[in-house]
Amino acid sequence: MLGRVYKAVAAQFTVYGYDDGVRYVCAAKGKLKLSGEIYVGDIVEFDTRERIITGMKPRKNSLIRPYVANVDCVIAVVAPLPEPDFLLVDKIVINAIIENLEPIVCVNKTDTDDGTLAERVEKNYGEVARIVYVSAVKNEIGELIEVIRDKVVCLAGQSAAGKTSLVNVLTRSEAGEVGSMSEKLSRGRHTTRKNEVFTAYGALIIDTSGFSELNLPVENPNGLKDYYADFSEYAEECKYKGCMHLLESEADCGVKRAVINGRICNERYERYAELYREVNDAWKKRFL
Ligand SMILES: Nc1nc2c(ncn2[C@@H]2O[C@H](COP(=O)(O)OP(=O)(O)OP(=O)(O)O)[C@@H](O)[C@H]2O)c(=O)[nH]1
Ligand SMILES: [Mg+2]
Ligand SMILES: [Zn+2]
Repeated sequence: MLGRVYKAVAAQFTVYGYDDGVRYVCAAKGKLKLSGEIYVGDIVEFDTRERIITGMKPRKNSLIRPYVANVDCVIAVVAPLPEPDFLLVDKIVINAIIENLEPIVCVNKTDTDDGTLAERVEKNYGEVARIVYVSAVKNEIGELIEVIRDKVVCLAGQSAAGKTSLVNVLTRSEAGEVGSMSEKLSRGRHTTRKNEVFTAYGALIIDTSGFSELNLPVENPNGLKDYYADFSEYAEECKYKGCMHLLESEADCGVKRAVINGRICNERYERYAELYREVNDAWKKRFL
């Protein structure tokens, strides 16, 4: 039977059977047995009697942090508290673009926001991602339901932004322990994570443990700018072909000019410059 992996704990996989809608706890066979071969979200072939996964369908895409396959969109959850880490949101958005996923920024805890965060998120991401506003505590999740309906979605972002709380409200059940790790899964050295798939509104929702570091799959620093849709219109006015928008003089750079004129969000541009240096350092280390 074909099914989707809903849960992966140690070498045991919970597979949701497509034909009967039953959840089977399975082991895996051969190479698939190896740690890290099967991701949550994978579509697998399995033997219902032996409860063994025998094959895997090619992946549409996959995320490396967290390890999830066949995702439609990734939702970066932010809140007034903890203080949002927008560099992390930038990375999540770039990862989504690279993997051909729709990036969504979800502003949670609107019950505690006087509009400051909403405005800041709009300025930073209004041009590059769909933004939804919710409050898990107040049960105001209508906009989120609209974007996740019938999709495979992954909730990502800082710890304590309220991802599990949102899943809880979405599934209207105790999906996990709010504020604590409900399950720990260790694969490889020093990596602890939990990834579980929940269902609501026809969607598969992957709740991930909060993370503060995300490696970008971007290797060449000169390619980074191409992931900034909010720069592209202005980049056409740059004097030099292949401009990285890091020149001192704004006379030669359309992007820099747009930052000064307030048409490109200043803090987003500053983070671009920071990320460029980060990617550039890693690139140089590889080749020098
Ligand atoms: N005021 C308010 N608090 C919220 C809201 N949603 C979640 N919280 C609180 O935020 C805290 C963290 O929520 P979690 O859902 O555990 O956060 P998380 O993103 O899953 O965190 P990790 O699992 O560590 O990544 C809890 O104390 C929640 O009660 C909200 O809409 N409004
Ligand atoms: Mg959580
Ligand atoms: Zn430029």
